[in-house]
Amino acid sequence: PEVCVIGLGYIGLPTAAVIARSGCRVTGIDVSQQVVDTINRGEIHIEEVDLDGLVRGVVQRGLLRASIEIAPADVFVIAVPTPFEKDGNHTPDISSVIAAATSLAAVLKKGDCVILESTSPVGTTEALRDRLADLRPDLAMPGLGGGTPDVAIAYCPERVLPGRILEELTNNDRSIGGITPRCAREALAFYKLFVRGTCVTTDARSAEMTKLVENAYRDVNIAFANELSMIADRMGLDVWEVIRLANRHPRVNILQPGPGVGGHCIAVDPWFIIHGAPEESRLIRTAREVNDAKMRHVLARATALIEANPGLLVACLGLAFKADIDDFRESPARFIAVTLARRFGERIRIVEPFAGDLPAEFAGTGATLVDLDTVLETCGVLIVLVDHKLFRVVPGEQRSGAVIYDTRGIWTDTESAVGPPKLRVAG
Ligand code: SAJ
Repeated sequence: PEVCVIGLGYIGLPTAAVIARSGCRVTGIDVSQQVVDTINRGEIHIEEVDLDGLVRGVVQRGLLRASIEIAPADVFVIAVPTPFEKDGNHTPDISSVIAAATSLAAVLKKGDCVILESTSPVGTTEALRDRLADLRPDLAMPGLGGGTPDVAIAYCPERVLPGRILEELTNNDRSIGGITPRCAREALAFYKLFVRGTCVTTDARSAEMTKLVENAYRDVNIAFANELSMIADRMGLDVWEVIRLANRHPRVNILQPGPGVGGHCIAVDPWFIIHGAPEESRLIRTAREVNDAKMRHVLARATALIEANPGLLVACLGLAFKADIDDFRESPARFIAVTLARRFGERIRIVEPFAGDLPAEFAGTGATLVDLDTVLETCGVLIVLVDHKLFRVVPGEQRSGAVIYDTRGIWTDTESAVGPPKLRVAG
């Protein structure tokens, strides 16, 4: 089939490239001319393992091209952002999905299949269908009664992990939710072209909720670890040691505490559930609050530590939202580092192996981006915010003299200035 992928971001571009690799002719649509030009040169505007070679290859073979203008196709895949509004209520903003529907309505024809991949509140696929029905009264839409529909509409969430996107895009199982069973079957036939994992069909609303539940589950579990870390601080216990011991139980698997939860999914998607059922979503809401509170907790402790060591330079290790990726958006590490930079100015050094320059918000703070070796030689206070591999492998003797605040638990062999003396476990 001819495929049109709408939205060429972290999900849309790899998806478009993988579909093209399977032999389909793909047009990728994006609102940014710069993104379109970059891709048409065979280059990429985001960092992801092996994506550059894949995109170059499919563009050179003429299987993928990018455009600002919507193009007719047999299958439309929508992968646009669905943030929430900064209105204090975390109201989901599905305007980009509706805008995508509006533009593709112009070229939609009988027999086409429209698939939404963006993480969306329950009911969005039906809202998309309703928009198409309004704009194209000449086409029979699914689930509205009245004979065999002219087009298929389905919801099929991505569930790839940044840093492993290409591998997970092909190998993960997929939930495919049709507005009707027939829609699900049509979407299934499409995914079978490039997905090796098992594709399970369901209805659109269940598939929408499944995606939200997956990320809320992770948020709740990280919140448990983060809450434990704050309890351990209060009780004078080493949380890493306690978790390591508890995880020896065959049915316990506690996640790792950190400086808060970042990224574009786990800290966002639970709000879509809460918004849909505010009174019932008590645990999910509290988990969000705990994970946000952890960030403020780390900031307060780091501030106290820096104030208690007035003569020392301070290194913040990492800005990314998690280990070994170059994505600094929605990152607790970046928020903590810039807040410390605004407060302590020239005393702050930042190490981030994935940054060429400091993000613009550091301008005027006096903080500087330096390499790890320089920091280890000059900084007396080391604050670990990201567990990048580069930091994990720093030998104990290179950091033994420093005052350390390790929010990721990567250096459990050295004493941390924050938290209690170590418990020791044999074996
Ligand atoms: N984090 C911790 N402790 C942990 C695990 C994670 O503090 O033990 C933090 C990370 O540092 C990061 C945040 O949580 O700040 C999120 O990282 P992540 O690796 O858990 O997830 P993402 O945001 O990179 O990707 C998630 C994945 N969802 C699940 O694992 C359920 C991915 O499969 C989804 O496709 C993606 O969200 C998405 O796009 O929704």
